[in-house]
Order: sequence, then structure tokens, then C-alpha cells
Amino acid sequence: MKIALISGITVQDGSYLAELLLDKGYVVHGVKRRASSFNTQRIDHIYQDQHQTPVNFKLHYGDLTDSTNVIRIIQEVQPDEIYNLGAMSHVKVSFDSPEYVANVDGLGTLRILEAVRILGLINKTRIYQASTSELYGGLAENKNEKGMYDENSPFYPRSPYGAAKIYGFWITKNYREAYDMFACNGILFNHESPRRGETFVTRKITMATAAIALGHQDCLYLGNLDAQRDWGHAKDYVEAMWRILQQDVPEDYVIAMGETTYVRDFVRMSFAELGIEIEFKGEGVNEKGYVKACTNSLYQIEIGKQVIAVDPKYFRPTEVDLLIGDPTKSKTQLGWAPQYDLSGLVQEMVAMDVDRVKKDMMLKKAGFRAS
Ligand code: NAP
Ligand code: G4F
Repeated sequence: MKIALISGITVQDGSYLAELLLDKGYVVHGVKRRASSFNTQRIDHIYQDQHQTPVNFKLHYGDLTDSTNVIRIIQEVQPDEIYNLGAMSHVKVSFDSPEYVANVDGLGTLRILEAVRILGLINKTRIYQASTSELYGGLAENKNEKGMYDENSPFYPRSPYGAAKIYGFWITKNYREAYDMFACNGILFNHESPRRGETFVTRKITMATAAIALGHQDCLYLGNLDAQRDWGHAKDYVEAMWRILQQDVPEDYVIAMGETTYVRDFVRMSFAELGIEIEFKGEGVNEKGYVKACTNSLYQIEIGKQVIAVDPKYFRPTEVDLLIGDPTKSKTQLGWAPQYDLSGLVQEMVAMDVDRVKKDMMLKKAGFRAS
């Protein structure tokens, strides 16, 4: 039975990856930070009574900023595979906490690699590093002949997050070359799901779509509507992570859908799921979105109501304008075949958020505090 260790298990990617590996018969260990309130909602459904035998899923308190803790957990778990997903992953927030993000996302990666080396596990433990399309920085001149970013495109990070992750990328590659470690980077483009953190733009939009349609929110404030992202489903992307570590030779791979969409169009798609048509008027900070039509009688929304506005507080000091990835290598070499397209992703996210808002409304009505 293979043993996997996942850092960053509590949120989107970690929770889907844990499910996937448990399904494949792995014993899964996760690293969870101590928090003053519960933060395990996304993995509660797979948590086991630790008195059960066998225990296939176990959590360890830990933090990527603490090398003694990283060494101790790896020593105890003796993993066949480590998936380093732990990170302060919010690009905008990284401008506010640049030193912290360097420590967790940059040095945290080094701490894992070095722990495996110190513990003499180089020939046993394979390492997956969660690298990112933020490394490319969206520079137009660096795209390949197909107009996309691939494994050979130059990097130009545009945030403290990107700069920290570029260290993680190179130190992973260096340990692979220097010590013959099976250490790989997955250069993943944006991936989303109903489990996506609530402050990333897609989830912010689908949550607001549900709340606005059900009369619980008036307006959604966003930043740069002109940004373009290559969005896929996290469930498909964790499958690619696993495949990367099952190869004979360790290499780096781009995981992407190969299509890019404006934030503004994601808003349109999200409301369209509920039969609500949004029309944008104005430009820049004065751009606003209005309800043009509603064909779903379940939603009593006023035609002409303004539901989208721009708030410059969400702008970034330096923006990555456009990301689009070329998945040719992952499709041919890994045999990776995503099951979701963007419309399937939006459909699932909106449906889950509508259910959640309805549940919250019922709880509120019954006198309980909503989630
Ligand atoms: P996420 O929702 O932000 O989750 C990050 C995870 O890291 C959480 O479980 C968090 O724990 C944990 N973490 C944060 N600081 C930590 C620390 N100091 N020590 C240990 N764990 C820590 O991220 P995600 O979207 O699932 O992404 C997973 C990984 O892929 C991240 O490394 C991210 O940078 C990278 N990535 C994501 C995307 C994407 O589009 N989603 C694309 C490319 C790369 P808490 O619950 O305690 O906060
Ligand atoms: O959803 P976002 O915050 O994701 P971003 O910055 O692309 O980063 C995500 O994907 C990366 C992979 O490329 C990961 F490495 C990273 O960890 C993270 O998961 O923003 C997407 C775009 C940006 O251009 C942003 O400026 O949406 C724009 N945006 C417009 N309004 C907004 C908002 N972003 C957020 N978070 N909130 C807004 O209100």
C-alpha cells in the first residue's frame, strides 16, 4: 500500500487529491495548521475515527515555516509520495505579506526537499511541487508559436507570490538534477470548483450570483474585469498531479485547458446559469453590470437593476493580464484528459452555491446562524 503525504490538505486541491488517493488505495497523511476555529469543512467527510483499524487517513499538525516539524512528520510518515500544496496562495494578499509568502511558498519547498535528503529518503520518496502559471506573468512576447505558455516559455513573475513560487520551481528542479531526486513541478493554470476559497474571483462570482438571484445581496464588487484566465476544474487537475508522479522519469508539466476567458465573461456565464442576462455598460472603474433579462421565474430580480460594480481596492499593483496554457505535453505524455469544460465547471459551482445560500436562508429563518 502506498503512503502519501499532502501539505495544504484543508482546502480545494488537497481535499480532492486526498479523495483521489484514498480511492486508489493509498494511505493518506495530511498536514494541517493549528487554527483557533475549525477549518476542516472540506475534508470532514473523509475524516475517520482514529480508533478504527486500519486508519487510512491521518492528519498531523504542522507548518511549512517550521523545518523541525517538517522533518519530524516526514520521518514519522515515511511517504512514497509527497504533494507540496501548502501555500499562501492569494496573489493580491501576497503584496501585503511578501516576507511571509517567501517563507512559506519559497523556503517551505526547500524545507521539504531538504528533509527528504537529510532523512535518506531520496530513493524512496517522490515529490510533487505545486508550481503555477503565475510564473509566466502574462507577458505576450513569451508565448509559444500557438500563442500559449508551455514548459519552455520564459518566466516573468509579477507578484511576491509569483516570485516566491519561482524559487520553489527552481529549487525543485535543482534537487532533481543535483541529487537525482524524483521531484517534479506541475505548472498548473487556474483551477476552480465548488471547494474553491471564497476570495478567488470565480468563487466570489458564483457565490454572489446565488445570493443576488435569491435576493440576499444587492451588488458584487470586483477588480479588473479585463483579466483573462485559463480556468479548469480542480478535480481534473489533481488527477494530473498524481499522473506526474507515476512516470518513469521525473519532469515538469503544464496543466491547462488551452482556452482563456475574461473575468467579465465568467460573470455573464455564472448569471446565465440561473437564466439571468447581464449587460455591461461604461468603462474602467465606471463599468457596471445590469440585469438585462431574466427567464427563470424562480428568481424575482428587477430588470435594469445594477448588480456589478468595480472597486479599485481589488486591483493589484502589478497585474497578470492574460494566461493561457498549452497542455500538449501533459495530454500526450501523461495521457491526461480533463472531464470538465468551463461551462460544466460554472454549472457545478453555481448549483452548489445556490444550494448553500438556500440552506443558509432556511437556517436563518429557523433562528440559527448562517454559515
Ligand atoms: P488554497 O486553497 O489557498 O490552499 C492552500 C493550503 O495551504 C491550505 O490548506 C492552507 O491551510 C495551507 N497552508 C497555508 N499556509 C501554510 C503553512 N504555512 N504551512 C502549511 N500549510 C499552509 O490553495 P489551492 O487553490 O488548493 O492550491 C493548492 C496549491 O496549488 C497551492 O500551493 C497553490 O499556490 C498552488 N496553485 C493553485 C492554483 C489554483 O488555481 N488553485 C494554480 C496553480 C498553483 P489553511 O487551511 O490552514 O489556510
Ligand atoms: O481568482 P484570482 O484571485 O486568481 P489568480 O490571481 O489568477 O491566482 C490564482 O491562480 C494562480 C494560477 O495562475 C495560482 F497560482 C494562485 O495561487 C491562485 O490560485 O484572480 C484572477 C483574476 C486576476 O486577474 C484578478 O485581478 O481575476 C481578477 N479579479 C477581478 N476582480 C479578481 C477580482 N480577483 C479576485 N481575487 N477578486 C476580485 O474581486
